[in-house]
Amino acid sequence: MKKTLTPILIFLLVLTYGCVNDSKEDDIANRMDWWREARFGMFIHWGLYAIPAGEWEGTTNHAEWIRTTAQIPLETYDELLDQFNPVEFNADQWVKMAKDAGMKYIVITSKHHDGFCLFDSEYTDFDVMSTPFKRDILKELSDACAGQDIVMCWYHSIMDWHHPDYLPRRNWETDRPTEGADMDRYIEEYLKNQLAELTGNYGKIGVLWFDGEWEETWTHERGVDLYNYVRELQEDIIINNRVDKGRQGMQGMTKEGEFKGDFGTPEQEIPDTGLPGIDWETCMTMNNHWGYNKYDDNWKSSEDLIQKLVDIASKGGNFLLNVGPKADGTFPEESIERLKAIGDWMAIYGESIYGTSASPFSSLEWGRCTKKQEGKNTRLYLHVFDWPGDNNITLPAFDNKIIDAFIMDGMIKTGVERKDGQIIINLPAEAPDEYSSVIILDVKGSL
Ligand code: FHN
Repeated sequence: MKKTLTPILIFLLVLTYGCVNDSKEDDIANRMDWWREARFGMFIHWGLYAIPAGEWEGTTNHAEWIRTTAQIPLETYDELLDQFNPVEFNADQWVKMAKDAGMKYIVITSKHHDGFCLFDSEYTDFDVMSTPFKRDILKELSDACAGQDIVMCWYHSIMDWHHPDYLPRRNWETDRPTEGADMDRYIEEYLKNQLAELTGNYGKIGVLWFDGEWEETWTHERGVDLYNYVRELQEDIIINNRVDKGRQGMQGMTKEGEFKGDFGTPEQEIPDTGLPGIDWETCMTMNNHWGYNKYDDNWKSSEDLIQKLVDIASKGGNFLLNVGPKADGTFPEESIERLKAIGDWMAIYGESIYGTSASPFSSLEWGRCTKKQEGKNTRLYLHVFDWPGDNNITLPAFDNKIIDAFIMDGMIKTGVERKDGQIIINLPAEAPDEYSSVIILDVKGSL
């Protein structure tokens, strides 16, 4: 006799599925809360590559990829271990510079593609304890972050140009044997064990920021397994989409399908528009290199970086801004100057970035808009990049009742009116800020 599911059973199944799905959504929402509030973090690319500082045998456009871009044999690169001694390194100073810049989390390279580990690992000697410095840099940084209320996060490369089991070799490494190399052993006995160290020895970790997932030996199956493995190590940890194979190149969003990763990772670019309901973070250098290159003087201005932060937040994203420290353990002066300028701006306008969501307007010719739900009302932060000569800015009309408008710096009330299907806000003759002045507009209801 054909058995049919009784209606009550169908109802119970649908109810269960719905509850499971909701709890999964709740799970992600809870984990992502601090990250969505933070909006702004510091990326740090640091390692042996800071020693050559971009130069090798007369060529000067290298950085963290130098072992490959300069085709340095493993034995030669290993000699850098004896030169790594960043005597000026001060974790508290680094963390304070991030905090003072208005950043809420730090993502540092625990291990980049070259395989060098900035932490004391029992699974390799290719780590900081084999250098004259002999201090666990990640331990000092995680302690400093805990002491300054900054979230500690790790960048960890899946690709490893040093470990004998990682495949493929670099195509120019023709003299480096592959016999006996075992990718499964690399994953199960090295990659996973180091991730256990990184999530077990340094307190609560906010994000595992994977990278180097693009080679053919890294598969979707391995990505799903690694995502699930890391979630077991620290249940609230956030994992980017480079753990799996779903990232769509440098634009960084995850393609359709069951690919793992809690947020998208556009690199050196900002999406054209907001992506409703999608968590994403643009990572970007201050000049042209992630790792320190002493010849790279193509620094983005403080104005450009502040307006990029605003642009990203106005589209609902996070900004992960990179610093490439020098071999002595100091930040480049140009980075310090920009962090200071950003911090001065954030000290006044940080509220217009932290915990905001994407603009309700598709585009504004004078700047950007971020917004926050404030109880039953909405607070719009209007970021004016180009101060108007007629001392007015306009918004496309909306029906919500207007409550008030203020010049944010000093909360000075200003005039606002509806006219010819637009909303016009009166501004003072002088822009309050040279980079991005902010006007607050409070409206009834949600927008
Ligand atoms: O190859 C890396 C590169 O060195 C750097 O770490 C960036 C930062 O996200 N990620 C890869 C390039 O996409």
